[in-house]
Parts: sequence; structure tokens; C-alpha cells
Amino acid sequence: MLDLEEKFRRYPLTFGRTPIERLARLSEYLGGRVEIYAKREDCNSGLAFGGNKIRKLEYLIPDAIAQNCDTLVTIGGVQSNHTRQVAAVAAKIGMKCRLVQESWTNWNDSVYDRVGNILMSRILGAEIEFCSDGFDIGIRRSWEAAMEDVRRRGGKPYAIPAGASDHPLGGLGFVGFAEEVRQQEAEMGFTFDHIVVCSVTGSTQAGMVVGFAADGRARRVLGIDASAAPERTHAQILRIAQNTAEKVGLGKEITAEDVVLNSSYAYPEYGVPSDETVEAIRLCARLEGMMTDPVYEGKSMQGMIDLVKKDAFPTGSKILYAHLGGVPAINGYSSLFRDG
Ligand code: 5PA
Repeated sequence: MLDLEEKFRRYPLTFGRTPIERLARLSEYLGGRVEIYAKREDCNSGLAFGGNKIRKLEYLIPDAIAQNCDTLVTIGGVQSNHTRQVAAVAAKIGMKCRLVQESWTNWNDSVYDRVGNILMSRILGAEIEFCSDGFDIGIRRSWEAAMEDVRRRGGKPYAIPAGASDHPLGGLGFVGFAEEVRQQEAEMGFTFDHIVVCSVTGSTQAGMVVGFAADGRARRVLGIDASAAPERTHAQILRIAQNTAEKVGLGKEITAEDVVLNSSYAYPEYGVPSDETVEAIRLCARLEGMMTDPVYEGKSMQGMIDLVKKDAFPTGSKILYAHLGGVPAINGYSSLFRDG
């Protein structure tokens, strides 16, 4: 429906199509009125555990190469999954990587700045700078200063904003996700009624909204906010979706109503899980062997479980949970799980 391959260059960094897996025991546990499936973006690549940024970066990297850049420069929190994925991609394509890790979360596990994502980014050879600024999905001074520093030292930086989102090509990866789902649906012989996705910097949901708008399902993409700043996230998803729609030639207007973002599960704040989030992580792990994290996927899992329990989805619905990765950060939250 939307032929990305014809219009845009893509540098392959994933294994190919990600599997769709039925979550039979979770569906049954929740009463069996809906059927839940997961699309495993957490298993999408061999690049340092992969995750949702790899699909986005497939469309940014050809641009970085075309511009003769030699250093990928990006930003996130200390346990950012995004910065770890950029570090792995830089290694794979033979570029340098400069990371700014801001203090986005109020979380004080004693090894928080040593394990999980940040550990891997160090091993992957990224140059890492810490910064005490707090959570913000916008364009950051610290990131611009890092780019300037790379230039001063004679390098050519390629600017990748937080989550690879607020970038002209940032929405394309998840337009491709929707195309891929459509192919898989044709093979499986059914279509999904709802797609559940965690949102923070916005280009994952934005790409999906555009991709699924092509067959009239934009509003079936249910974003679960994990930023705890839902107005900003909603505005950013809408802006990216509108730009991406134009880029891919969707031929339809994306409106504010097409961006469905549920803000009920981000509490108490970004990067800090509620008791209910931790409960959802345990439940999903114990019923399906599927790990989710306390910052992102645990919150969207909690949201989906709660909404199913509240009968928010009509009986017989087929729900696709987009598992976007993020499990490495769980190492920074070990104090929550001492007793399992
Ligand atoms: C992230 C983001 P978007 O930022 O595209 O909305 O995706 C949200 C999201 N799930 C969902 C996981 C596992 C994620 O890592 N992570 C950020 C990071 O720095 O890691 C961009 C915030």
C-alpha cells in the first residue's frame, strides 16, 4: 500500500520481519474474551539486543553516509535504550558514536549508571558524557554542544535527536512496521482490531498511525503514554505523523483525533514504575516467559491488561501488542525484584 522501498533508501540492520506470537496464556488469564498477540521488535536484530530504534535507524543511516558524516551524536537518559542502539549501529557501520546521557529519571539503584544499557554502550566504544539536566523530549542544548565539540575536533557529526524521533526520516521505520503487519495478516488470514504501543518521543506511534491510516486503522493504534507529559508527547506524535504522511505520499490528512494516547499508566513519573507496572511485568513474565521493562513496555503491558480487564475492547477483538524492546534497563531496577 505504501511502497517505502521504492522511495527511500534503507540500510538493513534488522534480521528482517519480526515474528508475531500469540500470547495464549495471557489471553486466557484475562478471561479469553480477546486474543492477544505480540510483535517482537525486542528480537529484531543482533545489534546489542536490538529494539525499536533499529527499525528507525535503517532510514537515517543512508542519510548519514550520504552526508559523509563520521560520528553519530545522540541523547537520552542514563539507561536509554536508544543511545545503546545508536552505539551498536555506529560500531556495525564503522562510525564513531558520541552519547549525551542526561539525568531523566529519579531512580537510585546503586548500579543504575553501570549496568544494562549504559554498560553496553561503554563496551560498544561510544564516547559518553553525563549531564545533570532532567527529562525532556525536545531538542537539547547538551546535544547541540556535543555536536559542536565533534566539529571542533575535526569530525563530522550526524544529528540523531532523542529516540530518533524529531528527525525528517524518524517516522519511516514504523510505517514499514505497518506494511509488514499487513503482509503477515494476509498470511495468517485475519487482521488486528487494535495495536497497542508505548509512546514517549513519538515517532514509533507516529509511523504506525501513518502506516495503518493507509487501511483506515489510524485510530486503532492505541498509544500508552510513558512520558508522563502526554500533551507534549501527543503534539510530537501528531507533528511527526503529519510530516511523515506527506513524505510517504499517504494522500490523507492526519488529524489530532487520529493520535490516540492514553495517559493513565505513566504514573508516578517517567522512568519510575508504579506497583501496578511491576505487577504487569511479573504477570507477563510468568504467563508467557516474555520480559518487559519498568520504564516503557511494562507500562504499556499494564495498560493493555487493565483495559482488557475493564472490557474496553469488544469481545472477539484481536489485539497486537508491539513489544519495542527495552529489557536491558531492568538491570538498573534490580532492587524492585529481590523477592521475584
Ligand atoms: C522507547 C523509547 P518512542 O520514543 O518512539 O515513542 O518509543 C517509546 C519507547 N519502548 C518504547 C521502548 C523500549 C523504548 O526504548 N526510548 C527512548 C530511549 O531513550 O531509550 C527514546 C526514549
